[in-house]
Amino acid sequence: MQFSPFSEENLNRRQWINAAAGGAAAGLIHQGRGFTFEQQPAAKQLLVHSHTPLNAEPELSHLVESWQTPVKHFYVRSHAPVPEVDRETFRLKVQGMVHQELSLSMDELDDRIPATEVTATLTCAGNRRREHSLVRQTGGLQWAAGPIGNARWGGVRLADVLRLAGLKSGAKHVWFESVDRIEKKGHTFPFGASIPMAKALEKTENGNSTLLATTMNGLPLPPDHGFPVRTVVPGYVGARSVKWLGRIVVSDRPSENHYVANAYKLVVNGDPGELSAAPPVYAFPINSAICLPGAHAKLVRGELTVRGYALPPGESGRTISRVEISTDGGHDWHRAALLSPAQEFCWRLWQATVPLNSMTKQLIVRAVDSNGIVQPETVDWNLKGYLYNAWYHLPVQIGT
Ligand SMILES: Nc1nc2c(c(=O)[nH]1)N[C@H]1C(S)=C(S)[C@@H](COP(=O)(O)O)O[C@H]1N2
Ligand SMILES: [Mo]
Repeated sequence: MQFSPFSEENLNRRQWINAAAGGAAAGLIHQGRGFTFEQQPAAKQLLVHSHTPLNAEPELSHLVESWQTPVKHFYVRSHAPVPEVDRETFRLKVQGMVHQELSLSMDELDDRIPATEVTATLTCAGNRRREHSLVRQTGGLQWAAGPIGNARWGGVRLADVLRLAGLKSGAKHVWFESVDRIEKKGHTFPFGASIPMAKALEKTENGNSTLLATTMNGLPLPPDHGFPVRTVVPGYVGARSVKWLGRIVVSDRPSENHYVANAYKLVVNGDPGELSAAPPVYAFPINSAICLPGAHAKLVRGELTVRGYALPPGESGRTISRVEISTDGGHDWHRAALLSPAQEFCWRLWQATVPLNSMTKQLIVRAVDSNGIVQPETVDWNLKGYLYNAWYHLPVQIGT
């Protein structure tokens, strides 16, 4: 099937912004580990799906400029406007099945708990939804392949905070609740998520853990990305990495928040029975996309350099081991060079040089991981368009 997720119409309906978004913390002086400076909201360079709340993704060509995605090219996905948080009076609460409930200031978090860093790729469960909708229409923002980015997150291990509070026996899930306010069908409620206890306590062989992150690429979290503190759950869909975190609740069951109980589930009809039976989505699957050339590039016969990203499945120890490109509909495959390190929970950038002739109609990419798992050619359709990870097709036009 021939399809393009990048029609002119779609690109024109969106627009470029080059603006300070969500500047709640503009001008505040932040003093944290190793830095004291005036935080300026990053000028975003993104294609906008909606302004308030901001939902925006980078142009794909920007994604392959660096392994670590700069904030200006890091997508934003927010269900409600950025809440204003005063770092000085803010307290992070830890409650539920713990021996000692906690109410921590940001300075206490810094002082009482050892600092750590994790580099992890964050990707929206709705990444590539626009292609998913070409199979059959799906609900939600019609993201291209841009709601993904790889950042260095600094903060403390969630496990260390839980240890400080002391887990009661029977504790199985950790809930995250934001201080934001989502309005839906006459109700106002915070964004929330939860993760199983094993993920909350995970420390991989490489030292990676679920974080309460206060920095992104070495600077305080920008307002759009969750200032002053968010969770970062390496390997899990972005929706579990809760921004503007206000409360952690330890429980014997998954969160009852809308975004765990109803949304972020793979369903076909979406009726109440199907929804309640479906498990929440946690880890992301293997994926890849072509970022260069762009959809409207005018190509000529001969050799073409192609670049993109590939994401290993979100499980400890898994990395991308091979990326392949086809110019003849999946008959022959050319192996791409891998441009960045093989790191768990992180994407890998790649580049390939492939031959184009007048018969070339599309480029296809697929990735293979360190367990030999091959990205699937097609995937089952789901109502909300989550986790689309079929082979990526880029239609091309070859001039003379
Ligand atoms: N409080 C809060 N946290 C949130 C969200 C949100 O709307 N509110 N969106 C989630 C989703 S769906 C994604 S994909 C990521 C996006 O993170 P980013 O905006 O920093 O890229 O944040 C997650 N955390
Ligand atoms: Mo998301």
